[in-house]
Amino acid sequence: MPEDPDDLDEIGEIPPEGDFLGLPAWLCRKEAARVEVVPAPYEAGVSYGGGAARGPAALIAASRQVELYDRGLGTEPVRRYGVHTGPALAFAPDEPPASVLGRLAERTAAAAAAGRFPLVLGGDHSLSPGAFAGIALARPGDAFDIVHLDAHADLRDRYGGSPHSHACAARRLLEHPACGKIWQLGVRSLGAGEAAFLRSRPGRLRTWFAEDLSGDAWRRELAEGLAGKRVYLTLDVDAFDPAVVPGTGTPEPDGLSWRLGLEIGELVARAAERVVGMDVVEAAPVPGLHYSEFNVAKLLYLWLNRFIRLPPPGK
Ligand SMILES: [Mn+2]
Repeated sequence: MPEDPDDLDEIGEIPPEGDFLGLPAWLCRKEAARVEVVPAPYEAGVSYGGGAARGPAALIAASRQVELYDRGLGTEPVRRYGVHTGPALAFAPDEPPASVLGRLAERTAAAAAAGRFPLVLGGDHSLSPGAFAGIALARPGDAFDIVHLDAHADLRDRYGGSPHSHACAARRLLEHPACGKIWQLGVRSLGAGEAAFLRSRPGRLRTWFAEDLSGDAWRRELAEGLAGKRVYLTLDVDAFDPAVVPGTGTPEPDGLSWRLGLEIGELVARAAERVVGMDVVEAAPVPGLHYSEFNVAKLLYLWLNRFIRLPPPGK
């Protein structure tokens, strides 16, 4: 992160030392890495607090402080899969959303087609349909379920006059022909129209509000529902309790604990046939308060360790 808070407005800038996790060069080589980080510092429009365009640089900086030893697995898994951090996409202030989404889809598709797991760092939630479109482009004919962690249902057809608002992300994803079922976790804020829409699509939408995530029924249902599925994951960091991730534009009280967030990733990795890619959106750094991005970066690393399937050691 730049020292002078004013410099934070330099959208798209990645620190010069900026490889995700601060890995040695041999683990960052594009040809060998199994993961590609796609920084997408983009905000379509701000409905409350802004700053998501600064998310990618802050997440990358924070990731460099994450310990590579994974206590749950007893190894440093990244040494066996590698992470390539691509250049940040650059966005013109007046670039039409269709162009933004199309360019993100191209980048995501290229990574996926080359066998790399795309990890898109937003930016706001309006990016997710572009990232998902790229996954679908790379695997024509395949269908994917989507796991969506968010404080908000994001099911509005339009918001602020736009169908591309971050408040419409899940609605647009649901419209994509390659999208199967969307599994929402952690929601605690939605409009009357979204509540009605949700009730009208019982076969394609399963929403667990934050207070529903106790007991084991949801765990069983999610594991059974994802069995044999290829899964795309979209993480809006406001899914978490603001005590865990305060740096976000539209915070909501309550939400996921750190451990529950970690467990959801473990559950998805175990249940799904494969996790094919993910995005993380709405991280909006607060100057001087860096634990927010650190917590997200650490979660991403622990999730990647479980999403990337490795051959048994020694092979
Ligand atoms: Mn949200």
